[in-house]
Amino acid sequence: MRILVVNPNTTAAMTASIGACAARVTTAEVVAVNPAMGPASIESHYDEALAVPGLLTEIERGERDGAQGTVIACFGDPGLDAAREIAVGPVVGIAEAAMHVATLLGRTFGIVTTLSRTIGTAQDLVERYGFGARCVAIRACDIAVLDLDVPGSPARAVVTERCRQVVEEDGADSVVLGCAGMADFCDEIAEAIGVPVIDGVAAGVKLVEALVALGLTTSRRDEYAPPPVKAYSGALEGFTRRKPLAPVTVR
Ligand code: 5HY
Repeated sequence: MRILVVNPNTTAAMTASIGACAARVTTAEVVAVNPAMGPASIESHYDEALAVPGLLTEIERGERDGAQGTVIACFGDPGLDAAREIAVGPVVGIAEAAMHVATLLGRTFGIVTTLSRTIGTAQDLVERYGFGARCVAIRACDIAVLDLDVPGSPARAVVTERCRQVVEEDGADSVVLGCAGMADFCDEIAEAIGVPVIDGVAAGVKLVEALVALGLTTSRRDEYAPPPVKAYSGALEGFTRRKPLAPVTVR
């Protein structure tokens, strides 16, 4: 089995770290990639919008190269719906994956994210995925995404402290790490705070692996049918699709 893990930002060092975390939890082949075009990190609605074209390009390329399922390794789950329209295999975002896993481990969970400006997106995803009654807190670290792995930075300590607050002050039974760049912190933080800490990269890989093993993929019935054929102009001309993907038969 080959699983594609796409880091939608363009920072290769983060992609490598994400890929290593993914490979640790599966015997499937993990192909971790990032687009050549797009933002160096995704910390705003603007970044998120500009990350999607490159993400979709990588997903189509990855499936052409044999990937059977895809993980979108960014906590905002950018482009998830568009990816599900064009991908043949199942597509899972790390936020959705982590939240589903968290709800199997306790009544409530909390989320610890990077900048406070991303709290609204995390809240929107909580509501969209139907976990409003289960998510008791979303706290930010006020650390930029690319500062998470700077040697000697206080990032690990700050993320650990926020996770502790989400448990001890907000009453969460588990904690979801709100950034793919925190994947490396997961085990250490779980050890420190004594409750399950969920890294969406690992959760996403295992969920995609399960879906592929079950022979399941996105329903083509209506919303996630291949996009209608039309022209795209200017810088997006290359995204013109000559014909919809062949319908996929699923069990
Ligand atoms: C992520 N940004 O997982 C998100 C985290 C965030 O570049 N990778 C990014 O702060 O939204």
